[in-house]
Amino acid sequence: LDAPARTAAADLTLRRGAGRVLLDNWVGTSTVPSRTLYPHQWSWDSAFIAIGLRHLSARRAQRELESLLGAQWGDGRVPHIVFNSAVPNGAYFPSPDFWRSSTAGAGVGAPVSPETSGIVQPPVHALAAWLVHRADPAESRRRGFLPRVYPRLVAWHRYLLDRRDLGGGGLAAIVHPWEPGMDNSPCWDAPLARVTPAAPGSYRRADLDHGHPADRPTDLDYGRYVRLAVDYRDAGYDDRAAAHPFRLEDPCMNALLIASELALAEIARCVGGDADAHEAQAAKLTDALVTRLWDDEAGLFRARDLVDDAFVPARSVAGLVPLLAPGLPETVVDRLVSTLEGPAFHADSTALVPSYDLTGPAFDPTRYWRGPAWFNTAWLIERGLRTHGRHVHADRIRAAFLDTAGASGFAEYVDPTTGAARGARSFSWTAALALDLLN
Ligand code: 2M8
Repeated sequence: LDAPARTAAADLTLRRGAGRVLLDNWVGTSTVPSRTLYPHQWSWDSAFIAIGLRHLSARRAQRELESLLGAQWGDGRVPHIVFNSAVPNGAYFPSPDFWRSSTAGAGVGAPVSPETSGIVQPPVHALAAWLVHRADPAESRRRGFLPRVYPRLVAWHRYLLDRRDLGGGGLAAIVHPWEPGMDNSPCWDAPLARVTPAAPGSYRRADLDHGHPADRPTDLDYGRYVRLAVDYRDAGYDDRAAAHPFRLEDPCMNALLIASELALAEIARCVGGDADAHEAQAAKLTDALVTRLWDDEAGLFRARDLVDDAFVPARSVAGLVPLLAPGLPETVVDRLVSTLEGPAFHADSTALVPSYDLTGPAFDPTRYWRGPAWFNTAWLIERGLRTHGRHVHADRIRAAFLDTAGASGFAEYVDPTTGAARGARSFSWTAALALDLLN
């Protein structure tokens, strides 16, 4: 099926709307994901935002990444939230007084300021830095952008490859459902069931001030998120000391690490680093990804639970994102494309990619990462399809993305069966990635 044609007028309207969202959500040195729901700086959001922002202002896009990397910890971790001290404490939960990074994380090099969370998100940053550089190489050179960010990005990857190789198989593990960025994915149901939730009265969910309860994780989920975060904090955020009762290898996280290692190779060529070492690392990661996470029977990658060393049963969009890795065996690429076209991940009515198996027992078209279609994963899959020369398919996803992004008011996510907007509106990465696909 060919993608439906879009008109130049529709593209122009979309471009303007997307630009407006990014201007409105810019807060001086970074961009908030949403003015209402997420009033601070988020790690992978900033990377996606920079990828779009580079088309409006390369300088701003550089600052977006620099401000995030400025909050890096001594052990190399890039925190998943950098808190804006001007925002009232109750505006978002968990707030700085919950994470207590500057004190609790001091042993592993948390900065004295700003306050941050203590966990991480997927490493899209080196990929973003390289794309930002390429948007305006002269401005990048003038500001010394690549030489400044390169050592930080290297340290960030080293953290993931060393401290987070909890399975010993060469992949980076996640230790909290907030880390893969897909908080309440059915993939985490079984591993989370082992976690005793924190007492309901011990915290207040600020997300429900802005988000509809049917669109958000449940209270039971939150109780478990809080318990895991508190225990990590109480272990000083030290990966050598923490018990990590929730530990998994996530395919999306590791696919992004591969794409970012390859971007680091490009950056290394510009700054006199060791490009070959980054390429070798990407190849090693690709082998480990296929060996440890490829499920040939299911035709997609799966998360591996390191507690019982087994695949989680749920099939999610995270298992399709490894299309981004250029070194995948061709047979794996073919299977992934078939899965993408099959009944589990192709919504006939909208051509959108759901976050979770449309035919799966936990599918919910409105609840966050349990079914809704998201724009960042669509962008990653579109890019992955092009990496492997599957342009017809990529065109179809691009068209569905652009139509739905505009029609939904740049929604955070949409019902994959109808395209109806859910979650926040004027959401930054939706706008940023729309802008990127238009360029
Ligand atoms: C969502 O996660 C945050 C916690 O980090 C939340 O629910 O409060 C996820 O969609 C995540 O992927 C995203 O980075 C974040 C901000 O947009 O929101």
